[in-house]
Formats: sequence, structure tokens, C-alpha cells
Amino acid sequence: MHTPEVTGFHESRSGSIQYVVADPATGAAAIIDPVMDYDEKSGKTATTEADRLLAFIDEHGYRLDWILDTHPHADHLSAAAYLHRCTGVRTGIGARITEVQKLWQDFYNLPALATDGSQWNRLFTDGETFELGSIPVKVMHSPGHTLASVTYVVGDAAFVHDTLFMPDSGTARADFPGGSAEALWDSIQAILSLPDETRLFTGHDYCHGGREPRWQSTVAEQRATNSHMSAYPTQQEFVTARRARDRTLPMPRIILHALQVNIQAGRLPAPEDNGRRYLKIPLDLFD
Ligand SMILES: N[C@@H](CCC(=O)N[C@@H](CS)C(=O)NCC(=O)O)C(=O)O
Ligand SMILES: [Fe+2]
Repeated sequence: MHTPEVTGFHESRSGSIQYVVADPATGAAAIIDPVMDYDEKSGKTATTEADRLLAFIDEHGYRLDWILDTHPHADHLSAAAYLHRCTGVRTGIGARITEVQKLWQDFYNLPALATDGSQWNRLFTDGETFELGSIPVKVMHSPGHTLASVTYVVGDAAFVHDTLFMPDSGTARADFPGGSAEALWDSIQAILSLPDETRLFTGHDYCHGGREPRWQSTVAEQRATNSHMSAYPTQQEFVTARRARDRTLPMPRIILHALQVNIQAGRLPAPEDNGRRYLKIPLDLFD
């Protein structure tokens, strides 16, 4: 079994974890879920977080080989396009991104948007494998939180994004357009069927009870102690509880800002004739 080197970078504004995962044998590295800094109050964007990932890769003598997203994020802007522009390295995401593009094309009224996923270099189908240096990476589709969510299984490390959070925090919400609590349950069962010692790296940590951020667990630990999975041991109980909790959650602060960028691999809208870029906010989309 391959044991890649994994480093998590917690982004405190959104509680996201960005990862650098590297093959110690060849130095080949992937960035997973990079965040573009964005302050919605001022409209200011920056690349501090993404630059920190590139500096880390440089310091460790890794060679960046992939820029990956696990899903179209609703709470932050992806830095994939920026990183691709800086490095020329290929980008990838789950193939069902095309369905999410179609959903949001309609919500944003963007008839010219390409909805064939051509904004990425690679779209991964369920069960497909690709190489990170000498390590085969298996892609598992993990829908539920979003339609297009995937888990990357890199040797003994699985990047499970917003399915399971740390055991004290339970699971991700499933109420975004295209989300499904039933599908989330099935996706979590598939993750929990990986070998017990598999290291699980989550996509967010909201510092339950004010503790320090944490992002790594194992399948065995999650099976024994995940607060949602142990409280709701059947799909029906889980779905009922998940839906009830989701009804209490406000939409993420910047969901309407983020999706129009993230369905285009993190590309910002083209500048208008005055040279400035603008985001588009649909009114009364959500209840
Ligand atoms: N307060 C955060 C909420 C972000 C959010 O909804 N996060 C998703 C993952 S993208 C989630 O699953 N949250 C679970 C929860 O808040 O219980 C924001 O406004 O950005
Ligand atoms: Fe998410």
C-alpha cells in the first residue's frame, strides 16, 4: 500500500482545508481544493493561500502534477484557474460537474457558458484511476453534498471533502441544488467500506466546541465515533435527521458569489469594457 505525504492547510475564513499530497518516491504532488482569498464585503480577491501552497511545494522539492477539486464549492472561490495559469499544470474534477454547470447556468442566466466541463483538463468518471507519480489514484463519485462530489483515494489516503467531517462534527449538509441526503448516506457507506486504517482527510473543519482545527481521521475511527453516523444508524434515520438539520442552516455567506466562479474551474468573469470584473447575484433564488 502506498503512503503519500499529506499536508493540510486550514483556511480560517471558510474553515476549508486545502491539501498538498505527494508521492515520496517521485516527488509528484497534487493540490486538492485550493482556495482563492475573497472578501465579499470589499470585493477584494488575492492569492495568498494559493501562493502559500506553491511555496510549500517549492520548499519541499515536489513537482506539481495535478490541480484537483473535490466538488464545486459553495463557501469559497477555487484557486484552480489561478494555479493553472501560474504553472501550466493540468486541472481535474468529477465528470458530473457538467450537470452542476447546467443547473447553475439556468440560475445565473448564462446562455454562453460552456456546460461540457471544458474549463478543466480532465473530468473523472466513477471508478477511474490516474497516476500521481508512482501512486495510482482512484476516483470514487461521492454525490450527496453536491451532484459532482468525488473522493480521491491516493494509496492509504482518501480525500473525502464534504461527506464526513471530523467525528465530533458529523457530516456535511445535503441541501444545495442537486444535493441529496439519500445519496450522501450511500457515498458515506462507500467511504466507510475502505480498509479500516485508511486515512481520511476532510474538506472542512468548523472547530467543534472551540477546539483547534483538525482534519485527519481513519475509517475505523469514523465507524466507531462519528456523531451523526452513530446517532442515525439507518439510512432513513440519517436522511430524516440530515434534512431537519439542513432546514435550520442558512445558505453559505458567499454561495451566490462562489458558484459562478467555481463552475468555471475558478475563472473570474471576463473584464467588462472598463477593465473591471463583476459578479452576478440572482435575487430570490432561495427561500
Ligand atoms: N457558515 C458557513 C457555512 C458553510 C457551509 O454551509 N458549509 C457546508 C460545506 S460547503 C456544510 O456542510 N456545512 C455543515 C454545517 O454547517 O453544519 C458559511 O456561511 O460559509
Ligand atoms: Fe462544500
